[in-house]
Amino acid sequence: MLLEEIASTLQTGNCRKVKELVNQAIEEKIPVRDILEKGLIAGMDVIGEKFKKNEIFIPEVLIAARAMNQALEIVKPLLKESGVKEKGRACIGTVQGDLHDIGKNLVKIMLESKGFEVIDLGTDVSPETFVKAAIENDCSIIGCSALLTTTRPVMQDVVKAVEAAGLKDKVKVMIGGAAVSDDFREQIGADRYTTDAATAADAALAYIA
Ligand code: B1M
Repeated sequence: MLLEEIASTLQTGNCRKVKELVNQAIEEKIPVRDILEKGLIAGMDVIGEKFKKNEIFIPEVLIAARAMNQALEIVKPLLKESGVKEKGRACIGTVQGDLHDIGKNLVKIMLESKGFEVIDLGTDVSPETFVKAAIENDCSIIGCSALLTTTRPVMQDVVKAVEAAGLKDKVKVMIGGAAVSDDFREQIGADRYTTDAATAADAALAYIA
């Protein structure tokens, strides 16, 4: 079936073929929501699961993500027209003082593959910027990444800034990155720690379900 072919081709990262199949599906009047969920997202789900189990590695994820992003460019305008809403919104970034962004970029890819709209704040992000972006974009998730032990205290400042803005019940603060752990999460009062990007996306989805 065409949607299964989209999902399996996406996993190979063949952008040209994925776009061709997506266009074919549109021509065949397959609902755009199905193209997204049963084709593209289903394919990225498999990538996420394999990545979690160390069956594939960062290059394969990035190659599949490139195909996903190119296919999304075709599908996005149609989604808007057909009134399909994104599942939720998250703003993510690497915390102030920290310039590592590979893990954060993977989290973005995985969240988008689950249907989230992601506001990527980049690296070196202050607590105030996280909170401002969450308010302005009506986000239910703030995702913070930290790779340096020297920058992880900024995550506590994010938690405090969320509380000070009165958003504690509305916005979940999720953390991750090589410098942090679940013990650290508990210590600073963040909502969720996850070890990898695919698990982070699953956890974010569970929050808004
Ligand atoms: Co830097 N660096 N680095 N570095 N670097 C580390 C982190 C380090 C452990 C290396 C080492 O000494 N062994 C060390 C930190 C030591 C510490 O604090 N304990 C270190 C250091 C010291 C530094 C500098 C200070 C070096 C210097 O200048 N003296 C400097 C700091 C610059 C700064 O940030 N201000 C620095 C610079 C750099 C480069 C620029 C050269 C480069 C970054 C390039 C880039 O990101 N664009 C770099 C790199 C590449 C690394 C290592 C080698 C690899 C990091 C990486 O991308 N891993 C790293 C050593 C290591 O980790 N083995 C190291 C792959 C990535 C997929 O993993 O980001 O952990 P990670 O993401 C994982 C999970 O953690 C999780 O998902 C991903 C997997 O799915 N995850 C989340 C991440 N964020 C998440 C958020 C979530 C959930 C899960 O929810 C929101």
